[in-house]
Amino acid sequence: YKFVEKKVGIIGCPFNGGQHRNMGVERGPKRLMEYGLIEQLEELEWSVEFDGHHKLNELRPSEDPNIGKLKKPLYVSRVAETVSKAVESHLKRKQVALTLGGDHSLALGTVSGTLSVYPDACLIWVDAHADINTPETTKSGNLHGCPVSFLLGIAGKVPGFEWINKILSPDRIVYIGLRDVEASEKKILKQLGIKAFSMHEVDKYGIGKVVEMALDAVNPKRDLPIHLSFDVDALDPTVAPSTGTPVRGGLTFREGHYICEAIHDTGCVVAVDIMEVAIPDPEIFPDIDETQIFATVTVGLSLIRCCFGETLL
Ligand code: 5AB
Ligand code: MN
Ligand code: MN
Ligand code: MN
Repeated sequence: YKFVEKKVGIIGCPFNGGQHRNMGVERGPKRLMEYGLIEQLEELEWSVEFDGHHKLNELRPSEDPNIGKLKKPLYVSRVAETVSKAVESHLKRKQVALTLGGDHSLALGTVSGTLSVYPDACLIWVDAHADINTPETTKSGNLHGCPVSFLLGIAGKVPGFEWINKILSPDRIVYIGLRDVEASEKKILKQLGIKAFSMHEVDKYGIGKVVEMALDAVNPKRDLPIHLSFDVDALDPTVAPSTGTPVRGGLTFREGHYICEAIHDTGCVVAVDIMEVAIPDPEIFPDIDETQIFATVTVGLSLIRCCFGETLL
C-alpha cells in the first residue's frame, strides 16, 4: 500500500438528513456491522478500529429552515463537518477511512476529510447519479444530490458550509455507472469537462477497459491517493434492491466488484465510502422483503472486502 499501513478505521454514519424518503438509509451502517464487517476485514489481515456509530442525530438543530430549495442545510453541514474530522483523524494515523452510510450527502464530509490530509487525492464516484446539482439547479432540494458541487466549489456561498475549504479540481474526479443525470447536471459536467463513464460506456467497452480509462483520467501514474465513493444504487436494482433511489439498467454484481478489485490493486486507496444501503421498515415498504435487504447488505460487504484485497483465487 502506497499511502497507508494495513489498518482501517470504520466510520459508522447512521444519517438520512440529505434526502426525504423514509427508506431507512440511516439503518444501513448498523446492519453492515452486524453482518460481521470487522471479522471479515480481520480475515483479510487488516487491523480494524471502530469507535461505534456516530451519534449524528444529536447534531440536528432545532431550527433549520430551507435555504432556497435546500432542505435541512444546517443539519447536513454539521454532520458533514463531523464526518470530515473523523476521516481526517483516521487518515492521519495512516489508516484507510471506511465510511458506512447513510445518505450520500455524507460524502461532502468524507471527501473533504480526505482532501485535508491528501490535497492531491483523486475521487472515483460510482453511482447511478452524478450528485452534482448546485443549490441553484437542484429540483428536489435533497443534499444527497448535491455533494459534488460543494466539493468542486461551484455551490456558491451557503450559510453553514463555510468550513469546506479544500476544493477538488474537476480533473481529479471521475464517474462510473451514471444513468440518471438531470439536464442541469449534464450541463455542469460538460462545462467543467468532467470525465464520466456512464452505463453506455460500460456496455460499449466493458468494465475492465472503463476502470482503466477512469484511472488513466484521474491518476495516470497510479501515484495519487484514491478516494472511492460507492453509492450502492450504481448496482442494478436486481443486485442491490434495498436503496433509496434505485434506477434500472445498472452495474452487474461482477462489474461492481471488478471496480473495487481493480481500484484496490492500484495500492493507492486511502478512503472508501459505501453509501445508501437502506433497511426499510416493513410496515412502510411491504414490497421490500428481508431477502432483498439481505442481498443488498451482503453485496455491500463483499464490495468492501474487494476494496480491501479479497480476491477470487
Ligand atoms: B444519490 C436527483 N438528481 O438531485 C436529485 O442517491 C437524485 O446520492 C439524487 O445518488 C440522487 O434529487 C442522490 C433527482
Ligand atoms: Mn449518490
Ligand atoms: Mn445514487
Ligand atoms: Mn441513492
